[in-house]
Amino acid sequence: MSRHTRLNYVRPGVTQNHPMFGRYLSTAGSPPAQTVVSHWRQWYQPGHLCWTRPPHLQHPSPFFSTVRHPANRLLNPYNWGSWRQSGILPHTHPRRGLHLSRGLMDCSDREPPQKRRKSTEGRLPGEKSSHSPKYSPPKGSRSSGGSPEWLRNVTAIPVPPGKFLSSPKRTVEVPELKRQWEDLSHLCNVTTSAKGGRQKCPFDFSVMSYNILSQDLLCDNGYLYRHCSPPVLDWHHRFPNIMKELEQHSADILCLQEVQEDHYKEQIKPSLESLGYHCEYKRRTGLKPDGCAVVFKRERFSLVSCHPVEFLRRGIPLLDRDNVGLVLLLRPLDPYSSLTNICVANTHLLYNPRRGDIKLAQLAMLLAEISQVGQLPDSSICPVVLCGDFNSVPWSPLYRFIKESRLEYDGMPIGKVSGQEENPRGQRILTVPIWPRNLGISQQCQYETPTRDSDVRDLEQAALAVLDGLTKPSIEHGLKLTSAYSHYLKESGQPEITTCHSRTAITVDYIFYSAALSDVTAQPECSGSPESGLQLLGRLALVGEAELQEVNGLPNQHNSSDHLPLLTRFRLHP
Ligand code: KL2
Repeated sequence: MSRHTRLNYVRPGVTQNHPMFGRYLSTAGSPPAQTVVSHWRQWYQPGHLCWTRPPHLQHPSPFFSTVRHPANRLLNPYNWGSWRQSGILPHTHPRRGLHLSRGLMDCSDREPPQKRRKSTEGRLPGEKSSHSPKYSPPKGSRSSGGSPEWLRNVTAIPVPPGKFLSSPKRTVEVPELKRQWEDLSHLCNVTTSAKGGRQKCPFDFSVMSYNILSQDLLCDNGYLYRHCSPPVLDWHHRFPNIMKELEQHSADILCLQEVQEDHYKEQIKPSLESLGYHCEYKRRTGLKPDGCAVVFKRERFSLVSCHPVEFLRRGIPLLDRDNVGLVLLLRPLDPYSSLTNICVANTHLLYNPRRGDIKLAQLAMLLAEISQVGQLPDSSICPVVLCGDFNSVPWSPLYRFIKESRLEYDGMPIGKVSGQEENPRGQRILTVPIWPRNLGISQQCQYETPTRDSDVRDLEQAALAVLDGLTKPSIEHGLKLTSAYSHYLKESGQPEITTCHSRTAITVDYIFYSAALSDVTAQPECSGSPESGLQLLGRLALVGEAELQEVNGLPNQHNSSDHLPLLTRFRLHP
């Protein structure tokens, strides 16, 4: 069976052997795609949380058959309580991701107790915790895209007392979300250049950005998922679904967020490696169990360098959060080595809708790193792909800053920066400068290098420029970035949704890229890079709130995160 028939989209002119699809799948001797996909479920052994490869399956799948406990008792694979009571599961380990919190399983309207996502997320400096009445998670947070009433008022599917999971019959059957491939290649100059008598082909590659929803965060924020049928929230259900999705799309580069460290080490990394990927990972700082991964196909790129970025800076009160970024410099593996490196960055910025000041400072740190890592010998910057969950909506000041390379923020309330809330409470205004000088990052989002020159005039001028920058309510950056998505659906004109749960349905995930001048899909704010840039060849269309309503929101039976993956295809010219 062609891979296409199992996908919800088919791109015209794309054959099974198109580089978009995993070479692994077409290599002689490799298991056919269908086999590999169906084996995701089998490879995972919940009893030991370990990973084995398909030919050496030791145990039957817990999803399709009954499993035997070492003490020879039969375990019902669908009854979570049965697994828990078996003593096989390391359920006392809070990081193992096999537990579902009481908050999640409780049918009452009570908000889940103590453990809420990232205890420091909602805090302003000096506050005790996000559980104080004043700073408890905002009821209508993320409402600027319209809080989905159709999910808000849904009550949890009742679970009998004493049972952690309902039987599989209880899973609400929903149709699969249909996502079309939008082919934009007709908008590009499809050229090959002949230099030095040799034909040089463009290099096409695909990039996915996907917040996969860490199991710990899911458990800690159970109140956001009351609309879900409990079995779909189980990591046993979600993990094979997510792997299947990654394998089906077979992107050359994956930027994943909310990747839980134990799941990454024990399951996600080994699985992706078996599909031919090289994996890099950066966990959030502090005790946060999740982080960002950048993963690429070994047959398409080689790693030049890897740069984790921690946004936590001790001694700088503004930068007291645990968010991170990860920047990779990759060399495309083309036969003539005629291509420039590309810089791929991934991040998950702070969630707190009221702390736009922190989000901007985190972004500035990431942009400074990208500018340094991507710098070419002639001081220009190589093509950049910047992916992630920016916890900011389209056309918010933070979004405009990325795309317009400049933000005038005079008098801007910090709660307005990300646009997550329509009427942010607390009108503290962004300070000038937003981040202090001792961060070592200029207001142009560059690392400040000590002046080499001893020339006094140069020093004076440099000092004046710095002072000017520090007192001007504006920030800039030197990258020319545009968004691969337009944020409105082509047919209906409705807003695109990248994340959806009972409190929100908005766009917060993006793939930004350095657009080549010839890229006519680039939006007008972006002038494009003259020398080297990327052309957007196509993207996997997003959906609107109406389509998500039909599938009971996210996560659901088929879509196992509260985000949808973004998927694009780019062309790099020699
Ligand atoms: O959907 V997100 O959701 O973009 O994946 O990014 C953050 C939020 C993620 C990591 O910090 O955790 C979620 N209410 C709702 N969601 C929250 C909250 C909150 N108070 N705090 C964190 N997150």
